[in-house]
Amino acid sequence: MAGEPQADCLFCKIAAGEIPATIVRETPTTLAFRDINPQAPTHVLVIPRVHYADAATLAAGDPGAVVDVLREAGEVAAREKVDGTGYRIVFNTGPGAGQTVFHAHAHVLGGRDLQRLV
Ligand code: D5M
Repeated sequence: MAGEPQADCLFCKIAAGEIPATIVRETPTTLAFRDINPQAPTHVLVIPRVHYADAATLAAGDPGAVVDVLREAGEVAAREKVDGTGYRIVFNTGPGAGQTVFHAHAHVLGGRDLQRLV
């Protein structure tokens, strides 16, 4: 069922503590941990604890969780001290956009010059 943990989902397993990760922050509804393949000095993933495949289905099914993820992204940026210089929040959505893990997640990137994308 939408929102329920999925047995075959890597990020559900990280949220459940079944697979280790370098945790940055935890809240009752979100988890923030370091990306295993960092693309910037700060590269943290923020996930909702509920399982939705991507940010758009999360927004449709549990809008409050999107707010929680975005608030946490800001908290992570402040904790990592990249909020002053600026940072990027990315939601890859779909394989054609490079999404590889189908549990909604925000990439929080900072600590280097980030080229403008659009
Ligand atoms: O981003 C998925 C991201 O998840 C990608 O940048 C690698 C990261 N990843 C994959 N496995 C792990 C583990 N075990 N710990 C931390 N980070 C991980 P996407 O937007 O789907 O391409």
